[in-house]
Amino acid sequence: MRRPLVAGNWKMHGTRASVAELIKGLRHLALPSGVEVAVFPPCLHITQVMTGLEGKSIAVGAQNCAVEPVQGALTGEIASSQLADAGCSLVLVGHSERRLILGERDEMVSRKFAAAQSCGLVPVLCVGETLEQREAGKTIEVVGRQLGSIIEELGVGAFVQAVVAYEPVWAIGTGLTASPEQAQEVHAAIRAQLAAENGEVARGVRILYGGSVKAANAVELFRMPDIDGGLIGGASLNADEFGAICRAAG
Ligand code: G2H
Repeated sequence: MRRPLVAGNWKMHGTRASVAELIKGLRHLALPSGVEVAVFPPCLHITQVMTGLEGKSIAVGAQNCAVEPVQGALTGEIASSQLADAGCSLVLVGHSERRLILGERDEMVSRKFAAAQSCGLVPVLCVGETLEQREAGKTIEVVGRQLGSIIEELGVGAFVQAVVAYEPVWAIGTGLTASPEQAQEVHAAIRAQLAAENGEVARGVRILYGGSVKAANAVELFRMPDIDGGLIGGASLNADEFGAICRAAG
């Protein structure tokens, strides 16, 4: 059985004061033991969060890593080895905001994926289609290409120690959520694509859903057979709401 994962992506939110409040709220949560929980603060706050959550079983991850795994001359970037040294265990790669706003392409995403794994971090590969692509009937093709580029570069075995997050771009921060059936269809296609290469890897990999997940819609989404938890943006900034989403996965 796959252990559900609920991960909070704080994106570019927070001050030291608001992060301290959020940590306090997270410390008070009663979390279901069968669910793995993680948060992804801005890099600036990783150390604060790591210290603040000491003793609480919430993993800390980063929202991005450099294409190079080791430290060096790359202004403004953070290497996976530095993230691992800071205590991170996971890192997001290929979030649609980085693909669309910062121009990250599949080739760069796969280098980041490999860099993360080479330092022992678990990459959370984000994939998803825009509204235009969905309306053109290209959802499975687009998601398949994003996933396929990693399989091609690194082999399907790379997914033994990785997580996939399906996040339809049109559902991110918009209040629109894919219906459980719409999400399940894409999750099943992702698993089938992996299964075509290796059935065991496909059965073991966790595929999260992301895009305006809240406590109110989490139960229905997490009930679907190929949805193994969620990547939560806006709703993860409220500890009680985030806690309720974690319990929905339990
Ligand atoms: C999708 C998600 C978290 P939100 O980006 O990665 O954000 O829940 O705010 O739509």
